Amino acid sequence: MRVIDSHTEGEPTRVIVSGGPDLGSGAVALRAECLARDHAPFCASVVREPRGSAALVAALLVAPSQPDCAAGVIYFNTVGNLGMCGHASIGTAITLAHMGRIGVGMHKLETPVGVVSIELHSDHEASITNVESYRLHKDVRLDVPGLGQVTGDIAWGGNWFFITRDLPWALHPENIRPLTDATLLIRQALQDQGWSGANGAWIDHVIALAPCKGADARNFVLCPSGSYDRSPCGTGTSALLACLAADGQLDAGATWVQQSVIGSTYRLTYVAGANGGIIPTIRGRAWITAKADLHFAPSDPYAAGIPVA
Ligand code: PYC
Repeated sequence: MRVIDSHTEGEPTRVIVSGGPDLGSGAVALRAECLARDHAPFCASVVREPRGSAALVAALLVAPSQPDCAAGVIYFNTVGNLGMCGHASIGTAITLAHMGRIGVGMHKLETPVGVVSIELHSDHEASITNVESYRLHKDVRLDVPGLGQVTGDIAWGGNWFFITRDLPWALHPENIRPLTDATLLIRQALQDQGWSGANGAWIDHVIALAPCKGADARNFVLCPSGSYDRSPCGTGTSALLACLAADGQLDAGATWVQQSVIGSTYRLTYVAGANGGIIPTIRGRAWITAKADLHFAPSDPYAAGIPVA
């Protein structure tokens, strides 16, 4: 299996260029369902240790069903499929450029949640136009055992997020352990107290937000695997912008600079969406880190990856 690895502002992406399973034809959304239903061992083998890690998002390249798209792409991590992923879309754009499949300018990718636009600015910088993002609930009050009362918003940016400004730790790398523990407690409290996204969806990402120097805000983002996002999280910052827009705190067209817990940044703007939400554009940088063939020897007891909690 041929893969190209990259990182987007610190967060890793593995694009599967060849050697993936046959998912048939049709819309990428249908083939993503087929991947999740019928090929879980394949996905685990690519993203789990010892070949991958809990931080890794894989992007399986498939032929698009829409003729104007440069590629179809299905994202997954150690927990399962992701409908959309900001950092992996930027990583995929830079990888497609590295492969000579796209040049500087505008392109489209077909993802399971719809067609997203990408603009390649250079070999290392791209913008992606995300799906319509919106806030579902404002000022949700949670009693979090072991942490106390925490208030935050529930919002969609291509994934579901709970966004709070209430955590007492500085959002710096030395606090990643307590921030991870606290956001895991919050995610459990959301579930225990009956909070969900639209149609009962699991709120699988939690964001702690704080002011900072050199950007509009800094974040720590808990991902579904229990890992944290090294990048400022494209879908998460899209969800945040939807909340800021709904509160009248950020105008359409204004730039928001979002810093991650490791200090990397994205620049975002938005326009109004057709359904009352916003359409964010996320600009960030990515670099190729490896081009490799993954090997799966029949005698390898961990060919399908090490099961994670
Ligand atoms: O950039 O949207 C994102 C993302 C989600 C999970 C990890 N990165």
